[in-house]
Order: sequence, then structure tokens, then C-alpha cells
Amino acid sequence: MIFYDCLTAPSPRRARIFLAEKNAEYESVLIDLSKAEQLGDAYRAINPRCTVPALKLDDDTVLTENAGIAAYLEAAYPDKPLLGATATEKGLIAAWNSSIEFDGLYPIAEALRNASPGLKDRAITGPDNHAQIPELAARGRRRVELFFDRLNEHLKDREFIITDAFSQADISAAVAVDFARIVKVKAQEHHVDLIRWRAGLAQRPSFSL
Ligand SMILES: N[C@@H](CCC(=O)N[C@@H](CS)C(=O)NCC(=O)O)C(=O)O
Repeated sequence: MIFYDCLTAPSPRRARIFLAEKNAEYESVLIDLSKAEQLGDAYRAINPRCTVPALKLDDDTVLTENAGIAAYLEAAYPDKPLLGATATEKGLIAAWNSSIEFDGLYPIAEALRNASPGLKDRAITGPDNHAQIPELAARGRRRVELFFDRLNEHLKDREFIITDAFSQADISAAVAVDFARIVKVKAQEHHVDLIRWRAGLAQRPSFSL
């Protein structure tokens, strides 16, 4: 498999952690977003949505989106499930993962992409340009702060986000928490449970990636 990655971006990091947790072997190709390589013809031919991550399988099928890559890896490497072992767990993990994207990852992107001078006219990822809307940056940052508060509240007395096992929800939430630094949101002293949970995840080798 070929994994199209970028070491500075959160979305490929989610897939990179998932790959590592599954002990999957792959070659990696780095796409330099700072040089807009995702918009060049070579990468556009691989992923016309011009985003990373993408995973090219041995039969040349290209999977894009964390959702697609995770679904494939879970089916191809079923040991140690990350998307849930039972029907109920699968439902809970999918729901949490979606809400972490909506309440955490998208607001970080909104805060960053609508304010950063380097992302002028790139307020939304993809092949088309979109102008920045500064009000969305302020709203996004406030939503990220609320995400930290709610995650902290949820993690009281829990080691992981869902059930007693590590799952995709932990990966997505931890990547969001780490990347929030870019919009100057960090765990505060009162986020005791969030800090404890994140410290626990740091023991996993996949999190050093
Ligand atoms: N929903 C996609 C999001 C992918 C995404 O937004 N990737 C960003 C990097 S974090 C990207 O490719 N950005 C390209 C750009 O900024 O033009 C997923 O889950 O994989």
C-alpha cells in the first residue's frame, strides 16, 4: 500500500495512527501542503479532492477520507478492533467519531483557515478556492474551547472515550486536542480528566508518530 501523508497536518496523522495500531505495512509518500503539492496535477490524479490522507491499495484502488481508510483497515486487519467489537460499540464509536469531527476538528480548521494569511482564499480544502470569513475564525476558536470542556466532562472516570477499549474515537479526539495548539487552544489546569486521558494515550507507540 502507498500512504499519501503530510507530517504537519492532523487528518493524515489520524490515519497514520490507525495504520500503526493495525501494524499495517506501507510505503509513504509525503505531500507538501506548504508548497501546495496537493493541488498539482500529479496528486490530483491520485485524489481529485486534493486532500491528504489517501491510501492506494495493492490493486490500485485509492481510498480517501479517514472514514474510508479506517473502514478498509478495520475489515482487512480485524484483530484488535478500533471501530468496535459489538453492534452497540460500532454505533457508539461511529457517533462519537462524527461528533469529534464536527465539534473539534472542523472548528479548528474553521479557526485556522479563516485567519491565517498563508491560507488566503484557501478557507476550505479542495480543488476550489474560497475567501476567508474572519468571523468564522472567532466562532471556530470558541467552539474548540467548548469541545475541550465537553470532552473533559465526558472523560471523568473513563480511560477511553467509549467502552473499556481504545478506539478510533480516542485517535480523532487526541489528534484534535494536539492540533488545537495551532489556534492557541490548550488544555487548562481544570481539564484534569482530559489531561489524564491524553497522558495515558502517550504511552502508545502509535502516538509518537
Ligand atoms: N475529511 C477528510 C479531511 C482531509 C483534510 O482536510 N486534509 C487536509 C489536511 S488536515 C488537507 O488535505 N488540506 C489540503 C489543503 O489545505 O488544501 C479526512 O477525514 O480525511
